[in-house]
Amino acid sequence: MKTQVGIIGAGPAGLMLSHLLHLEGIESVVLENRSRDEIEGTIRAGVLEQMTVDLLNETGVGERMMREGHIHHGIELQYNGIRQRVNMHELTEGKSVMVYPQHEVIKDLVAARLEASGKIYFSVSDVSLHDIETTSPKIRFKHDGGEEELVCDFIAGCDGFHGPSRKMIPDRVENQKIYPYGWLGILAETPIANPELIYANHDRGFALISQRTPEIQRHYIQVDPNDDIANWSDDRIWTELKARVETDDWKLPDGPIIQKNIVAMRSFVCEPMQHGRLFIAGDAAHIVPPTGAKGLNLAMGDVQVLSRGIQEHYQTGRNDMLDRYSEIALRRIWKAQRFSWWMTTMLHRDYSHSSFERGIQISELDYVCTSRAALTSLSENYVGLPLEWESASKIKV
Ligand code: FAS
Ligand code: PHB
Repeated sequence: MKTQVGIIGAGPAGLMLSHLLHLEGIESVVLENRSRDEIEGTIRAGVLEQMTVDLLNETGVGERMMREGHIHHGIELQYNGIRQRVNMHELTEGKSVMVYPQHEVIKDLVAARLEASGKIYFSVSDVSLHDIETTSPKIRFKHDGGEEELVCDFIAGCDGFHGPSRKMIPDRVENQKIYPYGWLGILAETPIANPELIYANHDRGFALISQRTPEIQRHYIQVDPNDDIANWSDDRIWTELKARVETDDWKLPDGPIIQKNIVAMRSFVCEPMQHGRLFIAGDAAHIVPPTGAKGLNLAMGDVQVLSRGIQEHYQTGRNDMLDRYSEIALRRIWKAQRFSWWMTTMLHRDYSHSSFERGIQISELDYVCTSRAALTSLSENYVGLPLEWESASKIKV
């Protein structure tokens, strides 16, 4: 088989890249090792930055998001039982975020690709990459019991953190930080708890009150990442959530928990994000702790840069943008890493902290919640920083 761009992984990065290339008349084939039902049923992200919302709308796949998603103009921070609203819309002169589940974005992108006769191979296996240092790299894989080979001009590794692509970049630097806490996330059948998301720092640990639909809500509590979900009965989860977020005049509605799992938290950045004709994007290249709600949005940023570089290659024969892909993408990635690390360390309880460090943490929260400058900085990072196409030396603040 032959195509222009071979894409490994049908997550947000792979599907959006295939869609963007299609809009530029560039052919691609997406190889996914899970089934369509599996990828459309994976519960993950829930918050879309302004730039991601604009991208989905501008490329014609935002209609259902605008109909079923919820635009949020702010978030709330809580510490010592004090609740502070962050009016991001006002502090960023009109920007906001959209609460619309990642798996719904996946459904919209898969539908758009298949409607445009896009090629997506689901349930493939044994994916391997070859000749990435030549101008015709190849992907070998098994599908329907047959051995297949896809010859491409470019390979895009959008196969997530555990995929094979990143490992094909020799001499890569893997920058990592593992956090001493994890998240227990639930989906529960309750009414919407609060009009906006609540990020709470509490002596008993962090808690996040989020949402999905008018009937289904998403909440998270900080737990030991090595804990077993079997130790967490629904009663114990609700008790812990209420202890961490309820105030005298605000109660958390509870109900049947329909899904629960524990995820560990890390910050990870791979440099560079390319080698020869292989380019990696999204979680294949970087992981952020979900506190800043950046993962999905970074993946969308990466593929905007990559598709523009590939477009330039086919339209002009020049590779200037592709040669600078890692530089441009990593600038925004490191800024989102800093913000996600900052939100995570400011809001989670680190039991190895001395009383002095705990004092600093609370005073940082107090400063952020009482300083317009600090709230503005938090807001512009939360709604999403722009992609900076110019190299750093040319930036004039
Ligand atoms: P993905 O991991 O989504 O997709 C990679 C795809 O490649 C998968 O479908 C996988 O099956 C496939 N694949 C893997 N190996 C393969 C192989 N060998 N061959 C073929 N296919 C292969 N981000 C936010 O922005 N906002 C949030 O609110 C948020 N909340 C989160 C909550 C949780 C609990 C978690 C875990 C993450 C959260 N994230 C959030 C981050 C998350 O959304 C990721 O950043 C996002 O899925 C990254 O997208 P991709 O890079 O496409 O990778
Ligand atoms: C979610 O709704 O899943 C969510 C929201 C905000 C975050 C992380 C996850 O920071």
